[in-house]
Amino acid sequence: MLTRRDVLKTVGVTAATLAVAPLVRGQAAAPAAAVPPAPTGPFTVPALGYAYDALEPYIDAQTMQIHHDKHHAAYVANLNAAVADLPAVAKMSVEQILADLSKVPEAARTKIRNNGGGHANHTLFWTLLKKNANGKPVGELAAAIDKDLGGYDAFQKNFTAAATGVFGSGWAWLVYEKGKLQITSLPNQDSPLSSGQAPVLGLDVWEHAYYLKYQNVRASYVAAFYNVINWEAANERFRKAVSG
Ligand code: MN3
Repeated sequence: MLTRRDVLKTVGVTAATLAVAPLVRGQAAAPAAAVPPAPTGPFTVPALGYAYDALEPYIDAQTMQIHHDKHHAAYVANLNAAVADLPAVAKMSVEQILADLSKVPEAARTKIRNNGGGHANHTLFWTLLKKNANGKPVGELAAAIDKDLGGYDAFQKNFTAAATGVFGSGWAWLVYEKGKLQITSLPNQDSPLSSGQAPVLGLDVWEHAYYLKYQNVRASYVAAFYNVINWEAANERFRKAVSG
């Protein structure tokens, strides 16, 4: 009867393989089919661009770290897995994919909608955050908020209502569509791009975005958000949306 050591010598089974294919009655179990390594592309998690604690005390460092390094990374990993066998989809940008989900084979569509949306929404979100010292909208976006939404105070009131009103997980959005700004909300990781709207500003109201600091009090997180909006970045997005 072969000992474990003999088997290791004879067939070169690694310790890692043994961990998942233990010896049975002194003989090596039939080797499992090789598991291909998880795809590492084509999509990648962008760097946060600032320190995890840059938004303290409004958004805490631990939330930022877990949110970016774990949650966003999981959307990217799942998206890469979902497109692994879809070369035509894999070569598109995530924004292109979300703008026309009908091009995605139906069997993969829900997974790509959820994880592609998660990737695109978070990529956008990180760039829209910066401590702003009671900052207000700037530039063309400020003028459009005045014209289309009745000014900053009305914007804040209605955006807050949209964010606190999301039932379950989702996002509040400031979007540009057909020449006009509007406030909306979407469930899950659905992207405004999928309904022809250009996202200008978004707020993640999934519990993972605020629970460590604010627990169940989403309204406090939403109120804090106004202290960390990067209005310059939002204005840049708005200018690009207007120029098409
Ligand atoms: Mn999130």
